[in-house]
Amino acid sequence: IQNKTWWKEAVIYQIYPRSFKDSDGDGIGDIKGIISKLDYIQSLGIDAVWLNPIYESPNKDNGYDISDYRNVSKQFGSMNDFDTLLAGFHNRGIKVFMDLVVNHCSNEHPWFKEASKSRNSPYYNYFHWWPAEKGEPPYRFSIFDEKGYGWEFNKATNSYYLHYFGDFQPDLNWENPKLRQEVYDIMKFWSKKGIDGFRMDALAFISKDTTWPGLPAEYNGNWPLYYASGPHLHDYIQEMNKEVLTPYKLATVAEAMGDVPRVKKFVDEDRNELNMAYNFEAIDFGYLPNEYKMPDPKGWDLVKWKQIYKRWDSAFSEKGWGTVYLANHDQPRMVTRWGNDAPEFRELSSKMLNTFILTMRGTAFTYYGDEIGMNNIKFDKVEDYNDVELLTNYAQVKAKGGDLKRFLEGMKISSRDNGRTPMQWDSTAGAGFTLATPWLKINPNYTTVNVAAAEANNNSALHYFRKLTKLRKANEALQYGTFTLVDADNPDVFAYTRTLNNKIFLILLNFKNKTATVKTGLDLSKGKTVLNNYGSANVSETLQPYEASVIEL
Ligand code: TEU
Repeated sequence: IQNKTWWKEAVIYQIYPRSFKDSDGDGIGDIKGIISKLDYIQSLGIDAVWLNPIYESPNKDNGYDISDYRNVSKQFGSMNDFDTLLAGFHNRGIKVFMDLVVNHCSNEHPWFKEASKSRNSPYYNYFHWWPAEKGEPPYRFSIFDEKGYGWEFNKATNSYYLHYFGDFQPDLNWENPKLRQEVYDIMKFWSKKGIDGFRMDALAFISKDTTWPGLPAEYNGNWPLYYASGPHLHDYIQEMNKEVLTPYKLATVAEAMGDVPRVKKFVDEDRNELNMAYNFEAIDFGYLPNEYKMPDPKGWDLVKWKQIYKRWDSAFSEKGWGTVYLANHDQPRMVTRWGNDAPEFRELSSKMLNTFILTMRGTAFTYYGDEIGMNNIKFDKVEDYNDVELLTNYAQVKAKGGDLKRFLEGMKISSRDNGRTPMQWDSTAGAGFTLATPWLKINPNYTTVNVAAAEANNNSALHYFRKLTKLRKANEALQYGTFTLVDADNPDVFAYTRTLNNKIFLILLNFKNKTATVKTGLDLSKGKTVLNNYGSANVSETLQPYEASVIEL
């Protein structure tokens, strides 16, 4: 068994503040809105929350373009509101992770405003520049740029600045020790307020080779292989650990791109860096290569997906620690992507997927709304979208004369805005989210899919979710127990055991919309069903469509 720590046992509930609850009638969620839902959040049985960025921002990428790291966005409220929120969570025994976005800031941050005035500005070296007298900068990729080009010309300094994301998100220069100190000071500012951890945005990109070598073809746009592996990446993380993370006892989870060996370097305990990293391999599975996130029309292969989880689990079995999640603000709704959002299967498959997240080894991350089985909104028109990624990609397809209709069809499955629609609280106009026009359309199914309806229905995904958090909390085997894949080649069923000392749980999950059979090879005669999404007590190797069963052997 690994060393026990609270964050290894935690179920973390992610809140996208913009879409959670609007308290002041501007159509945008806010901090007072979250405060009004604290008891609901506590009732889920979760241990911690992760708040997407709440800082001052022009919001071209919804808070991932920060113009003031020490203030709360006026749209969301005041610092007083934040302090009340933090105390409200802590009074309920809930820990709080803040989003740390320091690979880049907003071009409206005072640092950049100053830096872009003159090469002599004390802030010039807070950013990466290529002086124009040296000609064109060596190619770098940008994900939110219409031309996919990571350098933008700035007239006043006669130089190009680097931006891996949008041109409104200039990359910060971590090679500059002064900049790094600024970042640590920001982290200390929030740590002194008593927050419990950071979710670290795009952290893998912070270090750059500032000799700016030309890139071999295979590096072009290849995030894990080049952009996420800068020469001093781990030196900086170790420095940050010494300066802030260890002294303030913070828990951390990072966007560390790449395969297992790369990600291990972030979270191997002996290296004194971070605690957890996301598994991008599993979440990015099943899209066509090099085509944005177009879902493969052939669907996705469960057998291969299971192998990814097996590999990631074993990588962190002794050192480091994994995470399990099926959605976040960069993803579509999990039930549409990994389950089935047809009316007859939406709740069943939501329960099945939540069973997966909460019975795997690794810290469980759950995204607001997934506890009631919210699904993709599937916009028909590009005008309905808000997301900078979607709009950039749409413009690219259009510029190339590509098939826009096909693109929009694909985005109904994978676009980020599907996962950002407002929380569905009740069946009143505005879904109990707002009385105004919401910043992003509300899924029209809010009249039936909402928290109030779910509370009133004993069989709802919501009540099932609460049973899951209870079950996990009551059983160390579900937190620390060994994970063993069962019937690995079964194309329909994800089956595994979780074992600790004499306790063995068998988890059977049918990922298909048909009856399926699993061959566990285990003696099930003494098995006892502790949770089943059909409410069935049967211990059986035959599973109904999307059936989930947690069996104690
Ligand atoms: O995402 C960083 C990232 O590299 C990817 O997750 C990428 O943005 C995503 O796959 C696009 O679909 C983080 C944030 O989570 C994201 O919301 C921001 O847009 C991005 O950084 C820029 O700050």
